[in-house]
Amino acid sequence: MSYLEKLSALRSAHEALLTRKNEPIEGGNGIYTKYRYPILTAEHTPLEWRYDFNKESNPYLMQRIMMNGVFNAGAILFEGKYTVVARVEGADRKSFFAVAQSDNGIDNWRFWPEPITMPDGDNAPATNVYDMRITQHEDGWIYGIFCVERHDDTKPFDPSAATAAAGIARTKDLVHWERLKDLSSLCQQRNVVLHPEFVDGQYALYTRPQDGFIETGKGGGIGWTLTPDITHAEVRNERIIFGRNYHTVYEVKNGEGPAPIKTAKGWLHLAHGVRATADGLRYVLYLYMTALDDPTRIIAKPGGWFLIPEGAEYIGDVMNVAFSNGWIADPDGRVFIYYASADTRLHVATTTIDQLLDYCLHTPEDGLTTGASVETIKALIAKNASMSK
Ligand code: M1P
Repeated sequence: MSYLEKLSALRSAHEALLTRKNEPIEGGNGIYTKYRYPILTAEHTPLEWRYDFNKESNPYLMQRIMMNGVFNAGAILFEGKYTVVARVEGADRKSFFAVAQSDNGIDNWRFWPEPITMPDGDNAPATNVYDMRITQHEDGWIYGIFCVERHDDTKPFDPSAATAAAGIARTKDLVHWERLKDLSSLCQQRNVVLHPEFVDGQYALYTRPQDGFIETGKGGGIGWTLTPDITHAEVRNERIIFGRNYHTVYEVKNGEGPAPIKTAKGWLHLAHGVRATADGLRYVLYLYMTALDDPTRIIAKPGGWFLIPEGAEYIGDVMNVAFSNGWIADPDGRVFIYYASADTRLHVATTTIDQLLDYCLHTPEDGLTTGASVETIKALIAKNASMSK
């Protein structure tokens, strides 16, 4: 094949991938619908990010910069388009943020021509950034809060020693980002999320305190703090609003997903829980609700997981991981959940606010013991039996 034939085949295959129609997977759990194809993968990234298209300098038409994955994405309805700010990871293990948009939220996603340039501002330079939570705040700004990873220089002889902090940036156009001071915290923080409304006149943050970079240690789960000035945000009087529990899906780690959605019946939260298995950690998604007049007061706590990696979703860079930091509530009541599998690719699951509320308000809580679970199942059997009488 000549260079030009190879080039033409490459461009056609990429366009075919980008324009492939996605298909709902029938016969799910009735709570949401998953789709056959991931919506974004490393192969969806623009060819211009990966290839040198100068025949003289790249006669073999080889990839010069390879991509490893596209996953954990913040999401927002922006100028009428379903928009994600995805975590793109290169072959060099560095993650960066990139915007991709779709007209229907399900397929035909296209990245903007260039990745986001995220300034360091007055903060120490970041080695790696990832997992942006996007919040359209009532102050008029769009905020992105994300994990900032740096080497832990207190351990100069350990190349794996790292620290995690919450970086904060804001924008009006998703192109130009004003970087604010990192969240000041006595411990490491990841999975920090900005609540969309002021609470007691202050900015409200969901936190996830952790003793180390990987281990949460004594870090108890989803925390909460108020801070008066988002340009110098600090964790003060942090308290855990949803802890970890023995023998639940959030026994090892418990972290907020995207910013919660306001509904008539309360704030709807999507979060991830982590448990240990003989085969490593298992990340699953779960839902909970808090009161409209107090976003820290839990009013619904459906037991167990809500969404897990299934089939091919299970396999990838980090096996057995479902993670979400982005969802979009459409004004017509539909909800688009953007979840990633195995730290490798991004998917969508669609549902509605009504279905999610029904799920939260009618799924039994985790009774925390086998005996309680059996009684819950027997109560359902008895209810069904009474129907047939
Ligand atoms: O590898 C699974 C996830 O691990 C981290 O999440 P957490 O802080 O909850 O353990 C993050 O690195 C996340 O990006 C990743 O998906």
